[in-house]
Amino acid sequence: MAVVSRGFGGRRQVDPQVPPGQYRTDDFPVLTAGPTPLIGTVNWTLDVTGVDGASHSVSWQQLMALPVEDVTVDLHCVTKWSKLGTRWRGVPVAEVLGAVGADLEGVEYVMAHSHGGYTTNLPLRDLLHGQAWVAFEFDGSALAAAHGGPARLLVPHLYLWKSAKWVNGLELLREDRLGFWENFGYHPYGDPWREQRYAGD
Ligand SMILES: Nc1nc2c(c(=O)[nH]1)N[C@H]1C(S)=C(S)[C@@H](COP(=O)(O)O)O[C@H]1N2
Ligand SMILES: [Mo]
Repeated sequence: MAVVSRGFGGRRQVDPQVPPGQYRTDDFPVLTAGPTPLIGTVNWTLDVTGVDGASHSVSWQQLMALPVEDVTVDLHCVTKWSKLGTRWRGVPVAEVLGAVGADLEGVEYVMAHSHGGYTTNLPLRDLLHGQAWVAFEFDGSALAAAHGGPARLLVPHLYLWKSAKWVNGLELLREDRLGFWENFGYHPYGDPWREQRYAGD
């Protein structure tokens, strides 16, 4: 007779606050493909490039003049750690796009660009409606360089590779293109609750 022991509960305890396959950590690991660039705010710019190829730059001073939001969000990294209840301050991406008068007609996707050449692609709608920020403070202090300071994209409802550190460009697109990790087989969208880690998940 085959006896299969499943332990006392029958099933593994599932933590409803973290997506499937994730575990909680209180650490804040640093994950960067390459060296940490040291970027000051004086010459900082974020270029918004429209589908017509025209670019509009946002300076640090202009960014600081835009409405800010304080948000407390959960982070989910595809390497399986989740960090719950993290506090950030940032400018909603919709405010940045509005400030440069970006023409969103026909725009379906955005390629985020970073210093050093990192890229990641997202649907435009995921950057609007209070779901995404250009974040410049973490836990009440200026965002550390290792975590993307002076400013990074923060898109916490998607896996953390979508939150481009040292963001310096938002390229508006009619059609989706793959970013850095997406080109290596990571999922084009990356919803942690649907466990979209790799293309095809
Ligand atoms: N510019 C840039 N942004 C990046 C990365 C990177 O290598 N370069 N790594 C991504 C990945 S894979 C993750 S998991 C998160 C890690 O953010 P953290 O180092 O603040 O934890 O940043 C994302 N943003
Ligand atoms: Mo990652």
